[in-house]
Amino acid sequence: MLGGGWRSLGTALAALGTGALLRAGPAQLRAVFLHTEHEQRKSKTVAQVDMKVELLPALTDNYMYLLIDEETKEAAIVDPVQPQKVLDAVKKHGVKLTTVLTTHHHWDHAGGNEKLVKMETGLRVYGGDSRVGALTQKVSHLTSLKVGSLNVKCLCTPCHTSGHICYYVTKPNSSEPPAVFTGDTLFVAGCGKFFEGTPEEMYRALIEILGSLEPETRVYCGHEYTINNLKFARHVEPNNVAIQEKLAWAKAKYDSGEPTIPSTIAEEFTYNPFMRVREKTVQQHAGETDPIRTMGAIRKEKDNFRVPKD
Ligand SMILES: N[C@@H](CCC(=O)N[C@@H](CS)C(=O)NCC(=O)O)C(=O)O
Ligand SMILES: [Zn+2]
Ligand SMILES: [Zn+2]
Repeated sequence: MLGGGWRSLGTALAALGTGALLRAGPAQLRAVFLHTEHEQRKSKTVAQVDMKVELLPALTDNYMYLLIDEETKEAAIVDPVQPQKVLDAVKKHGVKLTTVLTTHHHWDHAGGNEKLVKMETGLRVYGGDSRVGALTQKVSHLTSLKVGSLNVKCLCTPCHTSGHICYYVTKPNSSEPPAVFTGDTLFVAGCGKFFEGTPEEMYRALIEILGSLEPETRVYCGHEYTINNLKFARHVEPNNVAIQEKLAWAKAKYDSGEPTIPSTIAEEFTYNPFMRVREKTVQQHAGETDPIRTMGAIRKEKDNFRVPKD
């Protein structure tokens, strides 16, 4: 049942003490093992006829995503912070890696670019910020590019960083849902910190740009923050049943080491407080009547939020 083996048992004992470990329940044990041995986070493949997305857990709570065009077997990697893991996945799937899609310049997303282009030559490296390592193609809002037969549309979503890009992926004439890679702009049930932007910019990013995508679009975000985000969402809207149900589901996923990614744009509108700033319930919690002022207020509150244990 528990992954991790003796190495992580040793680490867990050192961190907790034998007594605490013996008193811990299965969920707590799983948490201890995952935190001390985060290699145990499981990967996952979302397979459609036209495109495949392999979720590759990286660092403590980041995700890299291998995007495969099934028609040509060409592939792109989103935020390859751990290049060797990327090349292992490329080999496993037998695909040709041609493209790097960088969401933003922060180290936990762009920090593997330089190494990856040395290990694998000829890659096109896309990003919206000159601070992105090994950048070969600087993109702007609505720049289009191709990965095999897939269309990728770049969406400028400044706020977390000024050069943040989300990548929207569609297959021409397909009836299957599109995918969007949202980096640190939109998380499942949350959003990124406003390091280089304003509440107005995050409103434009979440509501006007990402919120206008097809509702069934799969959302692949930069971090596994879902449980903490939903605990904040519950604090904002204690009577929202969608939040309670998603939190119970996310806890079960976490306990078995599985990702809570992807969600959909339609789902985000039901439980993500930052996508719900036009709702009276969220505005009342913030003591505001304007959606952009509400955005600013709940982001500030989350910056200082102490996440409860349950
Ligand atoms: N609160 C984060 C701390 C790390 C952090 O600040 N992460 C950045 C992205 S690298 C962020 O924007 N987090 C959004 C948030 O804390 O709501 C966590 O849940 O571990
Ligand atoms: Zn970031
Ligand atoms: Zn990040």
